[in-house]
Amino acid sequence: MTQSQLIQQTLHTLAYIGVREVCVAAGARNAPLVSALLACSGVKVWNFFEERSAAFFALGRIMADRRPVAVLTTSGTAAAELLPATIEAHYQNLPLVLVTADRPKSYRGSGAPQAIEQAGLFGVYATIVGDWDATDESHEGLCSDGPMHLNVCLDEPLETNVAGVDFSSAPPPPTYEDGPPAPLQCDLVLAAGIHPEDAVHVAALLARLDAPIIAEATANLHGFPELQPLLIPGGERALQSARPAHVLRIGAVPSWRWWRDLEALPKIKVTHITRGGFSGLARKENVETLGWENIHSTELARVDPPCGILRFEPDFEKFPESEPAWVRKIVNAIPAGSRVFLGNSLPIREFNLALQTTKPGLEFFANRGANGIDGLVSTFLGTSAVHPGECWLILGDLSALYDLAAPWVIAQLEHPRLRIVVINNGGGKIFSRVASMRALPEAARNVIENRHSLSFEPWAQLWGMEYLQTADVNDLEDLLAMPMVIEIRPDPLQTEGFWKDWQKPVIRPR
Ligand SMILES: Cc1ncc(C[n+]2csc(CCOP(=O)(O)OP(=O)(O)O)c2C)c(N)n1
Repeated sequence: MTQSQLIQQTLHTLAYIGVREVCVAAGARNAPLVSALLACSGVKVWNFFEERSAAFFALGRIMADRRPVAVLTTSGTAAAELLPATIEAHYQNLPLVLVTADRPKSYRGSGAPQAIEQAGLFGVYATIVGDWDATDESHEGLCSDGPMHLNVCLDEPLETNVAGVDFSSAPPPPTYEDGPPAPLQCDLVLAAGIHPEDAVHVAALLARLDAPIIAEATANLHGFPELQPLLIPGGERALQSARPAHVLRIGAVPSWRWWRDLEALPKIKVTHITRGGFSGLARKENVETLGWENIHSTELARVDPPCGILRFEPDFEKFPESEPAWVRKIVNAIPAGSRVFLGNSLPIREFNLALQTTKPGLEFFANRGANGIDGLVSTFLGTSAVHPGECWLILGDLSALYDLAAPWVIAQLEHPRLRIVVINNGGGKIFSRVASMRALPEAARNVIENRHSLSFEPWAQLWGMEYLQTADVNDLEDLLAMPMVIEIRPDPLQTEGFWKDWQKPVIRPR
């Protein structure tokens, strides 16, 4: 097989898998694939100078549009940069397609320049679609769920004049038959990480089930009027008041502390309906995991007696400059029709507490597969890339520092009405919420929290984004129709006060 044929085979395989967008980070080894790709039709090419952002951006594109997206790298550590996004895609069961150019197989184990062990590089996190070079007689690609890895070995001279292919003429990827839904029972529902399109079906199921629901913002359920009587405010506090016998978890693994406590409560039965197949619990006892088709179940029963869950509303007005109160102000400022990405650590938790109902058309996303604070800006940009409305990212300062190169791609976006809200509390403040860490000496807390006094203004400048540091919520109205970094510095004493007030013990009425 010639190098041209090998490259064309690779492109046909991508088209067959259903790829219509490729995020490219170029080097010499993958230049033949890049130039052939640019000669293709029916495929959108995004360009990056570094691979980690490219992979997280691809992940965001998949999350939003629910199609496989490929990321194409050159050889060596460039390929290894894809690992964090691949792990996230694995736990979210998203079809991230990793195409890594490699040196010929004969270089393996030699330590020759830019020849690392790329075959199987992603271990359990990606299915190997192929490990091909020109000496292989024929190539058969293997389509699967979740991340897929295609390693393509190219010898010199590198061929840069390969004809493209038409991606849109590829046959549609195979679909699989679902099994029949099982009967469902529960007295408490936990919901998180549901795509807005799926949320319509989940809402119909939950309205019929008529059990109390603790939904995270990413469940995308707060906008359904029929669910309002069932949606319980108060998050963690409400959960601590509940005495359920049977919990139904729909979508992603919840971010509540209470979920972790469930490990040690084996008497509480847990049924999961998830696309990913992960139960999110280490215990096996009294746990069942069902396929997504079960959201169409028609045999439903609410367990009696009810779980007795109580409703709690935080008093944001009492501590108006605290971090949770600021998140509440942001919730109010986000216009209808926006897409919102929630950063891990405190922002997602505070947002879940602050959200009561949503305006029409709000859509929420987050990276809760492996809960990393890396790649959040890039994933957000991927989810925002073709969204016509405003796109908001709420994230912590360390999370933002992690992904400083992400805005590279903004110049390629169609409607960059981006609002990157950095809640700058001067470090990783989630650790000050963990009791065991609060007991540590100051020197240790300094290191663990990575305390700092950095400003995000130069970051905004570097990438040509507008910068706003605000202490006035009115500044969040009528924002410019351009990419913006909005830095918010909550009052640490008020934040302490808010949490002390909120954590008062739950008194159950007789
Ligand atoms: C890639 C990665 N490294 C480390 C962690 C562990 N971790 C969880 S939260 C956190 C601190 C986050 O700080 P920041 O983004 O400022 O948010 P805050 O805690 O202040 O809300 C760290 C380091 C992680 N989740 N992911």
